[in-house]
Amino acid sequence: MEKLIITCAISGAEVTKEDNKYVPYTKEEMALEAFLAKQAGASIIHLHVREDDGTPTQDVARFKEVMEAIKEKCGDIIIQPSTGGAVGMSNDERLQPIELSPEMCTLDCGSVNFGTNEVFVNTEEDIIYFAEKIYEKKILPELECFGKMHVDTVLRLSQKGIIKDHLHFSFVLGMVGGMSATERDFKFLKESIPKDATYSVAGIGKYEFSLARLAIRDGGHVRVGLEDNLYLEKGVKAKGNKELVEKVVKIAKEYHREIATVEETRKILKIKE
Ligand code: KMH
Ligand code: ZN
Repeated sequence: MEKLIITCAISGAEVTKEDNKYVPYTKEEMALEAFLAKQAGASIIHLHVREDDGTPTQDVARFKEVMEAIKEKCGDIIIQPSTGGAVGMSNDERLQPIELSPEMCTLDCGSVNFGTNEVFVNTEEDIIYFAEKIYEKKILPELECFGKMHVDTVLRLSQKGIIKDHLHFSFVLGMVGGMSATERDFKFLKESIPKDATYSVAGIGKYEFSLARLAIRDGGHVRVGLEDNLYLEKGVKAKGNKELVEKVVKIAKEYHREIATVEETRKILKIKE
């Protein structure tokens, strides 16, 4: 089986230090969390940035300083800035980090209820606008899908040539308002994508490791991190992103999946071929 790509979503835009004191805000905290996650086995850092007080921002200057700090501390690592930002941000605000020409970034492939009282809006016109800007810069998008209809949108836009190969999906499941993270849901999604596509899973909250286990077993890839889940196990908060990555590496061992290095990750995802 292909080696396992581990993405670590170190901070997100919604969780705070009140939820888990290891959620990084400053560039130094971001760089340290990324470094420890890489040491544990992550090859991609999914990145949101914050002001020093924790306020989420998509400001390009802030992304630049955090990305530089991460690269300086980690050496070679793939940084995948979010173009999702936080609910309510405008499209152009969200797109700012692509000005830095990262190797990857996210492309959110549809709207979804986000928790109990917010909607994360990505209309088809928004998706097309984002896709055009992302491909113009030759960035590989991680195609974030919160449900099957988002996968269908990707397939339709790919037939029209708007979303282009290589297709790397991210199934974000188990979120309140989104699609659940059962084995049946997981199978439905993975069987819906083309054979030569790759996928990663991000289980939200208590689904982080149960979903990861399914993807590891079936040859998919995995995202973990404090953005998605604050707990190492029920009632035990993770002492940083590193512990979440370590837990995935342990599960991978059970299934004899080796962990992909940064360079191997680029090959699997056909980055810079
Ligand atoms: N923070 C969410 C509103 C992404 O990174 O592209 C959007 C999100 C998805 O986290
Ligand atoms: Zn994100």
